[in-house]
Amino acid sequence: MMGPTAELHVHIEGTLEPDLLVRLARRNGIDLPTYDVDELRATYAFTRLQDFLDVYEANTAVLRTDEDFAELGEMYFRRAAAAGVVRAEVFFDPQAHVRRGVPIEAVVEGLGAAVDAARSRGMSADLILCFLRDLGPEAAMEVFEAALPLRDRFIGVGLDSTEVGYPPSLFRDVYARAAAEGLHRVAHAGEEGGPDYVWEALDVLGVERIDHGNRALEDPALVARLRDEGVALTVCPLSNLALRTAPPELSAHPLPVMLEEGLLVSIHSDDPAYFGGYVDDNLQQVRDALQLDDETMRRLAENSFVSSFAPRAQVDGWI
Ligand code: ES4
Ligand code: ZN
Repeated sequence: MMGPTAELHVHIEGTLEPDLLVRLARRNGIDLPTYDVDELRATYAFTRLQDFLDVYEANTAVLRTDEDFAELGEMYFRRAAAAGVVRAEVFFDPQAHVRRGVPIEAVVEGLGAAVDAARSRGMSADLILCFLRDLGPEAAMEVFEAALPLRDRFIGVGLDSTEVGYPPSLFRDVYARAAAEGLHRVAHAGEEGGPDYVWEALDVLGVERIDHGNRALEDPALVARLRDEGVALTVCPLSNLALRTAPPELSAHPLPVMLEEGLLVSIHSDDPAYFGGYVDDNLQQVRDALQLDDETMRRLAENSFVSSFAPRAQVDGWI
């Protein structure tokens, strides 16, 4: 059992386990290639980001009503609590649903109900709205404006999906709007894209955290910037293994280098239903593979709290 931690990098659509996928498909009359949970799990196998994103996107088709989103969120928050998560900042991709004709209110209110339920059980939880970068900046602005009436239901914006070819600078305007609304800003960068994408996320989008950021290690000046400004990196080891964005052995993961460089890194799960584990599994597996001592494990948990957008008083209570 791992100690308490904050989960800062998890996509709610990436928590769709095969059994819930089948149940929602049946309920909503959606065709699946198979209704056998084991066969479905076998399709949860990829070696590149784009192959994963194709399966991830196809499976979102079963999510249609606010009850579906509430149930997805509910399942996640219960599993997260069992993993030791006391603070969760959960990404959602409204464009993945709105473009299938699902009202944005169903997405946000459904997930919001799950957030309320998790809070009533004692967890600190919030939502972060992500833009699908491959749909471009105009679509991002459009969904942002559609979400503004629901502004109280999310604390920040993020940027995810296919990275290479969609640099952060494309999203300058919508991030400026988000900043003006007092929203937090994060972005996936340096997962498949190079260090230049991390620079842009910092300089053009003004992000407070970098999601992944592994490839920042290729640029010593960038490493110095991240260290000096205390920019958090949300690292997802089992995701990196599944998508080959790190060496194929967890024992060769760059986490120790990140720690030695003095970077504010913490461990997260990304898409736990697809990558073989929730945050507790990620923590346990890096501890075992990299032979991390208790002090380092405490440091990783403390970093997760320090990097969170929870109120200062809450953070002080956790560290
Ligand atoms: C994602 Cl692993 C990953 N990378 C980029 N975008 C994503 N959306 C969901 N998971
Ligand atoms: Zn991610």
